[in-house]
Amino acid sequence: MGTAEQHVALHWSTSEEGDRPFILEPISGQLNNYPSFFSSERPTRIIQHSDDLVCYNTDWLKSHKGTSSLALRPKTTEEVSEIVAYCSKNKLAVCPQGGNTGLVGGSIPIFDEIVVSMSLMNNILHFDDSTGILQCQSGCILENLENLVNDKGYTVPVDLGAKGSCQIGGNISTNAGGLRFVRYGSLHGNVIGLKVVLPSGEILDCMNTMRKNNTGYDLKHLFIGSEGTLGVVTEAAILCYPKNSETAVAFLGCNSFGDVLSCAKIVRQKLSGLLTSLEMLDNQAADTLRDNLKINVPISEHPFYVLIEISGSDSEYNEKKLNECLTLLMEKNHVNDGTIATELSRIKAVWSVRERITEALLQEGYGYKYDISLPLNDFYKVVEIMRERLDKRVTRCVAYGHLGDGNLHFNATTRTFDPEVLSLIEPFIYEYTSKRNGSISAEHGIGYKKTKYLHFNKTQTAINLMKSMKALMDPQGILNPYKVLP
Ligand code: FAD
Ligand code: 2HG
Ligand code: ZN
Repeated sequence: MGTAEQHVALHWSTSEEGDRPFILEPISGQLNNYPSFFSSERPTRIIQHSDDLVCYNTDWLKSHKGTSSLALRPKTTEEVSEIVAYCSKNKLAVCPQGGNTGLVGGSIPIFDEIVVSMSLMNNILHFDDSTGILQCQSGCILENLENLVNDKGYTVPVDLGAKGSCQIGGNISTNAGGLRFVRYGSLHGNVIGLKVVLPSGEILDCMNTMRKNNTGYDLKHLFIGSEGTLGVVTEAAILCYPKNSETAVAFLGCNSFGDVLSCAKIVRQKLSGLLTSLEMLDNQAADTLRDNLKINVPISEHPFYVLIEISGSDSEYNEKKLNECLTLLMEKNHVNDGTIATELSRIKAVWSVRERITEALLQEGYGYKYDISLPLNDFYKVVEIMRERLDKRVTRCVAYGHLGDGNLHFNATTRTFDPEVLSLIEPFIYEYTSKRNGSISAEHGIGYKKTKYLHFNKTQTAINLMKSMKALMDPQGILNPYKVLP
């Protein structure tokens, strides 16, 4: 039986541990009465051995270890429903888990919650190649979906560095932003329908496949970005977009952040309609890649780098527009060096410079990770302030992010966890962000790690309403407890 003492969250403080809403009971003794799939495929669908449970209990950043003694791997919505209904009846806590690439501790049990892993729910249900609407189970890996729809001339609206492991259900539950947000917008706009198992075990079927559907409250939005606290997403209908045949990526070097901003402004204007990504990284991010993954930027060293991706149907037109834009940027001295990639292997190589920074940082020891959005004029100031505050106490302060969306990823690293460093960053960075009307979590969510900072973005009235909604939908608090709400 789990106790508060078993709580082994490594480096972040929890709210009062006494807050734990109920005692979790071991389920193992009751498995015989449990849904049918347990008997037929026991070893692969009921995970109980402590060695096999390690990956379900540990987050991607390896910053938290839960103590779950049971992970279940359903294959259908009905099985999820049976599991959750059983847990509801027996007051057992459940942690829905997708690809477990989340960065805020939302996907792992905090104590001994039962992990419901969605990894076997990976069936494609239907793809309509005239509307681009893809229906699939929520455990489909994002990259597999992209490859599938690519073959039919489409692209999925979300792309991120974790695409090889993250699942569409996890993307939806975190409302993941990623690298194409500037073109296709958020999953709130691109998820057309959802099927969800509610905390009671009841199935809520909102698998609408019509673009237009104004029939009262649009309930699917409750589950997009609520990080598994209101329901388990089991199926989704996603709007995919016609894939442009011609893609080009430009990687540019800038001498100052002012130049980065001027560059962003001109790129938006000159490449409007073609732009799919507008990203940045600073030289410390590039150093991290070079030192830890032996990946080098494809141009000469600069304090800042901007990555632009454009896509369209006419390569000549793309080339003309890109060349005009880059010529202007060079003439105005906003850009000092740059390279363009149009061939797939080179495009991928250039993208790895941006996509693999998170992985490079992980090798550095302990990471203090911040995912904030700020008005562009304040975007990089916070990094400079943090560098001054942290000085030699940290190995590095690194900044990169989704420039086109005003979303900064600020990361500091130390070899091992240092509470003094943490206290120099938090709550300062959240206060700074909040004062400028930014977001303390632009895309990764609140999870377990940020619950106590929610008030920096939500008023007390909003938090109270969120709590009331949670209490209404999950009166026993069994679904992903300790997450999102303070
Ligand atoms: P998990 O990590 O398993 O879960 C995340 C949350 O969703 C948890 O609260 C979990 O309980 C809940 N959940 C998962 N599946 C379900 C379900 N079916 N039903 C209900 N709840 C569920 N995020 C971005 O937004 N943009 C990025 O660019 C980005 N890049 C990343 C790059 C790397 C290298 C890594 C490691 C992470 C990155 N992330 C990014 C964070 C993360 O990958 C995303 O948040 C992703 O959407 C999580 O998907 P997942 O399947 O791994 O979900
Ligand atoms: C990205 O944009 C991800 O690369 C991860 O959101 C950010 O590691 C991070 O801080
Ligand atoms: Zn990001």
